[in-house]
Parts: sequence; C-alpha cells; structure tokens
Amino acid sequence: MSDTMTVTVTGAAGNIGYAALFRIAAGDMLGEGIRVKLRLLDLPGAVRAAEGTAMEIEDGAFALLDSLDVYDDARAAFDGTDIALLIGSRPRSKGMERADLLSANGAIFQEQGRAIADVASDRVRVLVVGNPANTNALVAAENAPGVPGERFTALTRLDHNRAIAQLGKHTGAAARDISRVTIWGNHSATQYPDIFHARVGDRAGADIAQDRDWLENDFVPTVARRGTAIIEARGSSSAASAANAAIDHVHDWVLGTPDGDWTSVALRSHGEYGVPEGLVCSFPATSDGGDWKVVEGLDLGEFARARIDASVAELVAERDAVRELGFA
Ligand code: NAX
Repeated sequence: MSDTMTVTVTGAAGNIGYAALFRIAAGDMLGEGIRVKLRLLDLPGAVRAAEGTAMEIEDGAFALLDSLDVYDDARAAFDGTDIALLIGSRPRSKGMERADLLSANGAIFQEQGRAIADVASDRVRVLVVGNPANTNALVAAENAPGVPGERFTALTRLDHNRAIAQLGKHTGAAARDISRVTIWGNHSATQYPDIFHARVGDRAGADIAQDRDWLENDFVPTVARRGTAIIEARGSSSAASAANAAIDHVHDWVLGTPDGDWTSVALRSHGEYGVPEGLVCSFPATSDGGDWKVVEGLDLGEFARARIDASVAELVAERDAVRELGFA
C-alpha cells in the first residue's frame, strides 16, 4: 500500500458524509501511516453545503490530510481515486413506487460506475452505502468494464455491528469478545443475521441459538429492523453508526480482518452457498489487505437456509428490475 491514498466520498453534504469525513481525515479508516487526499462529491444544489463541511474539515488541521476538494461532477471527483465511498443516492420520496426508486438510483450508479472505470486508479476499491445498496453496487459494477467485479462491495457492516451489539446485550459479553457473526443476503428487512457459527467468549453461538424464542422473535427482527427503530427514536436515520461501519469496512479491507474472525460484506457472488452468480449478496468474508474472500464451508441448517433463500430471492427481483430498466 502506498503512503498516500485518494478517497472520494459521494453525498458529502449529507448526514453520513458529515460523520465519516472527519474520521477519514483523522486516519481512522486507512491507518495512521497513510496520508489522505479527500475528494467530496455532491449534487450541484448541495455543493455549497459540501463546501461548508470542507471548511470545517480544514479547521480540523488534520496532520494526515494532503488535499481537500469539492466537486459536483462525478468524473472530476473520481479522477485517480483509490477508495470510493458511494454514499449519495436518491431517497424514496412520498408516493414513489419501488420501480421509480430503482430507476432513479440505476441512473446514478450507472453513471458513477462508468466514471470509475474511466478515470479511477487501477487499484480502486468501491463501497456502496446509498440504498438500495446491494443493487446499486451491482449496477455500478456492471457499468464498469475493466474493473474487476470484486472491487465493488456494498455495506452490511452496520447490520453486522448491530448483530454483535444485540448478542452482547443478550449475553452480557463485550463486543470485543464476540466474533464470527454473519449477515447474509440483502441490506434490507429480509437480511439474515446468523449467530450459529459465532463465538461469544468461550461459548458457541449455536448454544446461545438454542433459545429459539429469543432468536426468532427478538434477535433476528431487532437487527433487521434496527434502522427503522432509530428513525422512530431520533427522527432521522442512522448516520454516525453508518459512517462508523463504512470506516470499519474499508479499514478491514485495506488492513485485513483479525486472525480467527471474519466480517460481513456484500460482494459479487461467484455462486458461493448457491447464491446466483453476479448478485451482490452479503457473506462472511475475510481480507488479507488485498481482496475479500468468502468464508466457505459453513454448515447451514434449515433455519438459516430458508431465510437466506428469501433474502436472495429479493436480490434476484431487484436485479431483474434494474435489468429490465436497462441499467445492468
Ligand atoms: P442524506 O440525505 O443526509 O445525504 C445524502 C446526500 O447525497 C445529499 O447531500 C444528496 O445531495 C447527495 N446525493 C444524492 N444524489 C447524489 C449523486 N448522484 N451524487 C452525489 N451526491 C448525491 O442521507 P444520509 O443519511 O447521508 O444517507 C445516505 C444513504 O445511505 C441513503 O441512501 C441511506 O438510505 C443509506 N444508508 C445505508 C445504510 C447501509 O447500511 N447500507 C445505513 C444508513 C443509511 O440508511
């Protein structure tokens, strides 16, 4: 890894961007030895706000920050970029149908995929946060000829971290003592948070999962619907926790996952666990600092299989919809 990296953040004027940018500049994402060139992208109407955020970043006087630029043009913003955090997307507005949402986002991620293929660095790594994240990542990847498919990922690390937190609350264990949790499928309410292979201190997750009532009626729905619970409580959607998860994702991708553990990453499937090839599906994965590698060979019981299949079916339907619209 070189000692300077260029990082582009889209949706830079938004809530997650605001929470992520300071931590990136502080070295939390790439480590303290790496200098950062930050490029902020937002829509023309939000550039003034992104400039305000940039002024605050300047005022952080971050030792690792080499440069800071604000753009309203994707090609300019992705020029030479090593890490692209695609946070900006079109939210669902009142009365908007699902097809309209997929269409609006298909156009955004098609354009950004093309721009990344044309102008980003040869080693570019992409994390899509903007929803529907898995399918947006699929659209970007399909429109980026020449960029290996495994460089396009979507964020399920927030769901993964939420699962660790809930498991910790239930067992009294600290987050640091919990490993090998997995989020399978889509970043949506159909996701399946899996603790059957987890370790909680010296306890096996499968043992904790014996409490089926807690597992089915508390743990799984609490993790899957946590985003909605936060909107209800805060009046706005998760921002700092989403930014934190995006930073965790890139950190582990670039610097490697801890020995003996894995994380959850939405990756293009090569057919692992029977997931149709090409879908961007969340799997257990490790990194040695290079590419993500799906953890293979985990036994999936009936409980897991049914839930994973349902979430994968939703991914297939989203893929078919963007294909029909001509974006993939
Ligand atoms: P905000 O509405 O605060 O900010 C979004 C920003 O993106 C705005 O400044 C907007 O102008 C910009 N934007 C829109 N289209 C753009 C484009 N084509 N190019 C560049 N910028 C563009 O939303 P925020 O709370 O920051 O959330 C951002 C996205 O993250 C949303 O799609 C949200 O649904 C998604 N999330 C994904 C999560 C995940 O785990 N994958 C969790 C958190 C969050 O819900």
